[in-house]
Amino acid sequence: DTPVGARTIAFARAHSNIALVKYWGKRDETLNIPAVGSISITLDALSTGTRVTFDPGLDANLRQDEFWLNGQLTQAHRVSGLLDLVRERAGLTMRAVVTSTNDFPTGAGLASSASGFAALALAASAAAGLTLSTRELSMLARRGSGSAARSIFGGYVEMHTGTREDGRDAFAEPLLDAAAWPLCVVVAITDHAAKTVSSTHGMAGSRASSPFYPAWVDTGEQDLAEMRAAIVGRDFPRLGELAERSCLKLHALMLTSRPPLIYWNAGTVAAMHTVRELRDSGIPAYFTIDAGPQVKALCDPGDAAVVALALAETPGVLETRTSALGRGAHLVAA
Ligand code: 2P0
Repeated sequence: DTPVGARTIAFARAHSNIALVKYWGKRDETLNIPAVGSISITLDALSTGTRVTFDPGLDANLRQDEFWLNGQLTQAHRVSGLLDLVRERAGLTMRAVVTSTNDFPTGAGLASSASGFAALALAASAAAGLTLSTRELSMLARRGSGSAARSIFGGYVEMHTGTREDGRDAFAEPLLDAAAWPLCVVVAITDHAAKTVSSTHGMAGSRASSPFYPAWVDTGEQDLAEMRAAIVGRDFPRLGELAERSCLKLHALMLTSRPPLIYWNAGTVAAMHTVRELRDSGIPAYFTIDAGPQVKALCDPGDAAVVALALAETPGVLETRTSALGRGAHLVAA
């Protein structure tokens, strides 16, 4: 049968984010509910633009939607999973064409799934005619990728794990506007290749096998409380020390998983030392690293050029990209 309904289009842009207090591990894999809360900053310079077109001309019996990522037809399994939630909610059966473009390397520890699923959640719900609150959008984006729940918002953002089994209290919320406390992030790219172990797979392994996993979950709440206080107090050294601590704790968890997850390369380690040397020379800069080899240095906007130069001169660093804090997901004229 031919599905009824008009062809509808929406285009959304969402920015990537990096966590200052990290998310790793789920309490529910089906609903994608994180086991710990997290706090992030949204980055202006890394974004995904996504167009969703629900098209009655596409065969509704197709197994999946059509997904173009950076100009290439790509496996649509996870995209279709999110679109199914939107279709169910909107009472649609139409398949969609999704065209998504990242303005940065995809799948290499620069949180392309965060910006990607946040843009998809907004574009798909708008194309389907749904008007969702930002909280609803955050929960929808979470179903695509946990970190995407945070990219619905700009500036400083907290993601809650919640306690409900249905995940209705597992959403992100803004903590502070980007303009209220400008910060810079210098990303040192040490490898352009996509990572070999996905975050979803890696964190399931950590939960099942690392002896540090219970400690990771037990100390999460304390880290969040301290980071919230650092943000409220605009205490940059405190924020930076906490961010490094959460990052190193995450990587200790990864390294002690079986099989071990070693996301660092030589350039990653060299860049960490560069950041510490900058600090010793009086420039407040702090590093954080996600599930990939890139190093992100947090600094004051006034120090960004010096930090970027020092990182660019570090052996193993291929290029740097500097970002201010960015805005939340938004619709753009299609
Ligand atoms: C974070 N990461 O808080 C942490 C730090 C990577 C290291 O969130 O399984 O891609 O899709 O919910 O969101 C990466 O995890 O995982 C991530 P899924 P996601 O930014």
